[in-house]
Amino acid sequence: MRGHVRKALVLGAATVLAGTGVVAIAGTANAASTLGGAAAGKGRYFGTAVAANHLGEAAYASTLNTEFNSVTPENEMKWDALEGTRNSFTFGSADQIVSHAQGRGMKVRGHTLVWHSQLPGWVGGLAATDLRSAMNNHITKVMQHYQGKIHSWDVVNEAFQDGSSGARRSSPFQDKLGNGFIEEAFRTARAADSGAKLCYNDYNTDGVNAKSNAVYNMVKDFKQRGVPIDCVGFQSHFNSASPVPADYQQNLQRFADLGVDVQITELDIEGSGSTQAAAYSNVVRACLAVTRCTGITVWGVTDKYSWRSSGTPLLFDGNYNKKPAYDAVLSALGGTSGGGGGGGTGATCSVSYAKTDTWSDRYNGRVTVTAGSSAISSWSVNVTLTSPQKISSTWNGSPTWDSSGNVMTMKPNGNGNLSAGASTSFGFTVMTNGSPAAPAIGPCTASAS
Ligand code: 9MR
Repeated sequence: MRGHVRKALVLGAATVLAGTGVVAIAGTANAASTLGGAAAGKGRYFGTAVAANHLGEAAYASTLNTEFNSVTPENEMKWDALEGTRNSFTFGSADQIVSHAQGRGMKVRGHTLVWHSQLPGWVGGLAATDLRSAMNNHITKVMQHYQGKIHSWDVVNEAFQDGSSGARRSSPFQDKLGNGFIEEAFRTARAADSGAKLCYNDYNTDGVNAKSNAVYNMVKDFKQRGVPIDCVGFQSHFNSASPVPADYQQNLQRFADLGVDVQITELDIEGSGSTQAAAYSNVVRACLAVTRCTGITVWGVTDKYSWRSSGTPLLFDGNYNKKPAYDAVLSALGGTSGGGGGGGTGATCSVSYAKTDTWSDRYNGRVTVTAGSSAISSWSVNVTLTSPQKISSTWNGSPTWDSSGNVMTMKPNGNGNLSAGASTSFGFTVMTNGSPAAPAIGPCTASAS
């Protein structure tokens, strides 16, 4: 099986190089050839939302099991799923996901304990005192059921309003218990399971804005007063109306600087092709640049089951094919694609990217290509721009372009020989034409030398 995969990969190059004793392969499989494996190499997890009712679909399960090392139940741990009737808990579907994950060494994110949505009607009907005890009972019973099995819990989800007010969102909890319900939920959660990280999770908080400022002030206040909070989740649901903010990394960093972990919890980006790939790459690189960004979860395995399936926002298409966004994510994580089956001994290379200069209308980027554990030659790296950006000049390499003009394939001047672990760099100038986005870098491929 492994031999077949390698043979298929090397066929084109081997034809050219036959008789020279040189074998070319397009990257090789290793631990970093999956999303989870590559993320682990960076000290992070890479997860996905899952639905219990798809686990029996072979392609769904094999994609999940191969690529991801963390899961979030998409709906199965919400209040209506777990406690539709007061103090009568139904853990079946959520347990199914947890045992699937545990059997395969995957982490589990708990989502979510206190949220205004997917809340059974009986909760909204309670008066304040009763509501407080129902909330604390729900948190306690659910967390104790999963004690030791959940690495992070979204204790409170989406408690702030959109827009410029910075106010709390109306909900039974907010309206009857006041602002203090969030603090109470976190204190109850810590008492219920001191081993789980306790997160606040929200959307439209991904850049610096009035809503994220309000969350920031709450987290700062909690840290100052010793209210237990360990992490903040940034849902990161993006589309053309709500693109990846230019200050995404800066926003993650300012929360991390408060002394909490940050996690990207529900990532999806509507779109396709190189534009979608570039946006995904930017998100992954922002997380990697923030030491306390501990992991990334995408909001589903395949476009066909996404809550926004018409926007094709995920990394695998409806037939579980890897999309350009997948390659961009894997590359941004320092992984290598193309192996598909484990343990080769051929050429690998990895890439890193840095913005080196910025002007009002353009910036310079530098890509460093590093050989893996054996010598390489003839490396090749794709650099994908966000339209309408254009590259106006390059140095230390020989570029070619795809028909869209968005994807530059850079090859070495000369044979590109690099000994094991050695690096070389090339550079380019991007005319922003109004888009400040960073380019998506990779994948890197090479020949053995
Ligand atoms: O993806 C979830 C979808 O299947 C549900 O119908 C929906 C119901 O509210 O919730 C979706 O997940 C949401 C998540 O729990 C919280 N953040 C926003 C997500 C997308 O709506």
